[in-house]
Amino acid sequence: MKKFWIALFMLVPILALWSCYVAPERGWWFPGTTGPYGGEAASPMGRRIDDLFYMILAITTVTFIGTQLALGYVLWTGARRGDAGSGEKAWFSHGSHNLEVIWSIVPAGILLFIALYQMDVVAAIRFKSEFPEQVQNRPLAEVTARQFEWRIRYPGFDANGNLLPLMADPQPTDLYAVNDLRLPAAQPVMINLRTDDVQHAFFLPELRVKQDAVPGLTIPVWFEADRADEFTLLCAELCGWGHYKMRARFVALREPDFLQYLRDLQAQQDYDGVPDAADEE
Ligand SMILES: [Cu+2]
Repeated sequence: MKKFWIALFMLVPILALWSCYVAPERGWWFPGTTGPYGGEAASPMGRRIDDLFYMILAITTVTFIGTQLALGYVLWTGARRGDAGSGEKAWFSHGSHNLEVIWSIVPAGILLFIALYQMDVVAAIRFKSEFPEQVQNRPLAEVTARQFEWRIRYPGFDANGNLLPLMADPQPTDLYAVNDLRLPAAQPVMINLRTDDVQHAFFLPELRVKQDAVPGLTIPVWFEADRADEFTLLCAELCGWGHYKMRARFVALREPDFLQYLRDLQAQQDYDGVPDAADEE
């Protein structure tokens, strides 16, 4: 009967390892549509973030297997010692100073290694001074989260049809959209993230972009979609009863298509319902 319980306990880590092993081919892994089973990040930075994840996964897998084997060994030997008639007495340990030192220093070393190893990626995502040069101080859109939608403000065009820079304050030439963010693909782009009310989070799962929108702050966020495609934009911060409704889309477009999209938006906004005099003749 003891062996049954040992086998049952050991089944749990084995199932955990098995489920991780088969997860990618069953679509239980990361969001994304490319790669052998899907789940591949759709941005260069997303793949660097995934690499960090896999590095940590490798460390935790080795640790997990090691501790589970140790647990199984203790259960197995402990069960045998307790057999009736073995006559063996319980043994009390005051602990081992050497072991304490080892299992304090080794994890501290691993954590320090992870902390140093991920610094470049975190700096490239979070520190404006590390952003790609072409997006620095050149936001293409202001994304404002509010209960429960995403409002998007683009700069408009000047009289000669040139795209204006996005100003911090709304301009008469600005163009607006809701729940539909469109930006150029295959190049770094930057948005300014704001919120009108509570805390929200701007989340592009396929691109591995996640940034809180904090009341009172305008937060620059940059990313680069690999290809012209449609991606999911979610709110990743429980922000009220309609949190689930903050599902929008992010469409990465070829640069000319992006400019054409803005021109179409402008035409829609300028349309006053009155037919042109020229058309009536
Ligand atoms: Cu929200």
